[in-house]
Amino acid sequence: MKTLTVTALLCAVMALTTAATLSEVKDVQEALEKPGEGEHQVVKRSTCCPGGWRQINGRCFLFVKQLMNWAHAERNCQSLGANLASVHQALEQDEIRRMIRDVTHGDTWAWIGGADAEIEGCWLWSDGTPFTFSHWCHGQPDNWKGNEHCIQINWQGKECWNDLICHYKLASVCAKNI
Ligand SMILES: [Ca+2]
Ligand SMILES: [Ca+2]
Repeated sequence: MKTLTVTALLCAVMALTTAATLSEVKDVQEALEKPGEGEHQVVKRSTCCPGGWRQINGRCFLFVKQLMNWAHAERNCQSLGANLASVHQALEQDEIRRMIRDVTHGDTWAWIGGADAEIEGCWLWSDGTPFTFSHWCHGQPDNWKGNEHCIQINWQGKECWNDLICHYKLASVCAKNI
């Protein structure tokens, strides 16, 4: 009788152990089938600019030395996931000029993303950001001969902006968010 009781008890313990083990296996399987459940989803974001681009004030900038009219320069930037650069602070203006000087060793004329082609005098940035900062040279924009609708920097080697005929072929500056 005693032996029977012990045997029965042992069977019961083994059954419980097996059940517990199966239960644990099931839990592990469920966990494997639902990875990440109950955990924070980690969204990986790049924190630096691609090679050749310069980080300025939280965006990535690229000087493009190939000469293009404004529209082709914008399309070229778009092909790189960017737009012609919008400029929102004097700091950005200074750093863009520094980047151009580092590449060309001069104050090379270059397109940035401002244009008033739609409505004369209504300046917009091609990346859609508000046109709240400007840095026009003295006497500019003058819409010379009624035909200047695109913004260049480094006009006459100065840090300020000039409106210029959009189909002139200049170097350009692209910008995109990080
Ligand atoms: Ca104009
Ligand atoms: Ca002008």
